[in-house]
Amino acid sequence: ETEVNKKVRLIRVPFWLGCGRAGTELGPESIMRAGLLSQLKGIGVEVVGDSEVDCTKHPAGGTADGRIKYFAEVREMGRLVSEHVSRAVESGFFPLVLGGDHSVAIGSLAGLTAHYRNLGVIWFDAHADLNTEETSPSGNAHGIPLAVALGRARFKLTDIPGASLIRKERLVLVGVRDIDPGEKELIRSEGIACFTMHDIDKLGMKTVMERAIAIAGQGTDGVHLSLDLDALDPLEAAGVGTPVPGGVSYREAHFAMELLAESGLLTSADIVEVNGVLDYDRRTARHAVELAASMLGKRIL
Ligand code: HAR
Ligand code: MN
Ligand code: MN
Ligand code: MN
Repeated sequence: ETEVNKKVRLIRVPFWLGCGRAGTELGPESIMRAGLLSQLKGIGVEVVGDSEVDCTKHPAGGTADGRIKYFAEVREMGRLVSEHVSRAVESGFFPLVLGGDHSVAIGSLAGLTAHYRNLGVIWFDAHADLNTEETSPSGNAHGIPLAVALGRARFKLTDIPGASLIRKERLVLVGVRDIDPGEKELIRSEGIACFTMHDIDKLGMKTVMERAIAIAGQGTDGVHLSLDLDALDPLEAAGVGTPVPGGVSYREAHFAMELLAESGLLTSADIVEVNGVLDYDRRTARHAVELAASMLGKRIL
């Protein structure tokens, strides 16, 4: 039986410009304060290095020059995150990226695809994050990372040095319940695997994750989990900027992470969209810590 790489490098990305609302820059600190290090230590995970990406925290002026707000800052953040992630993989570590809004995943995927030429991606999210510059209703970069990674937006993952595109056949979305018209179109035309809340209700989380792992794991040399905390139901995880009712329960999410750990296939992860301002009772950050531990092999018994 294979096991998850227990040497983890934490990459903290205090970035909020991709969601247009301050608070996610506090995500890394909130998750650390909720006890990430002691949880990981408790399950035998060695944290080998902990780096903070020097991304823009306070933009000089509100740049909304193009369709995507703060595009220059997002692109530069992506390049920097990519370098951190790439170095972690080169050193043989499991990169665990703490966001930040979900645009940080542009950097994760860029750094990962520099090494994994056939990367599987599991996108755990209420949203599809498949908008392009043209279809984005908000202009917020956290709604575009997958279109960027698939090469379907004007800004492409390959615009970041060393990166290659991800393959639509090895991408799978889980927990989706809020899709924009352009995203729906792309999911259908590209045939992207998408397990909505309806599918989770109908099939159960066990079957959904078994299928998701099979899709992302088939013939791939690495599997990345991008965990957006807004996949969880806002009744349990209120500390996110774009809550959508009717989400995955904490218990289902926890189980999904355990199944991923059991697969032994996971090679990297993002934990994103924890908003330190909105997370008034710190419950979302505590859930993030529990989910991180579970994906890295924490077991009840
Ligand atoms: N689909 C909407 C948009 O593109 C909302 C995206 C919200 N995204 C996140 N990440 N919170 O999943 O503007
Ligand atoms: Mn997202
Ligand atoms: Mn989301
Ligand atoms: Mn747990």
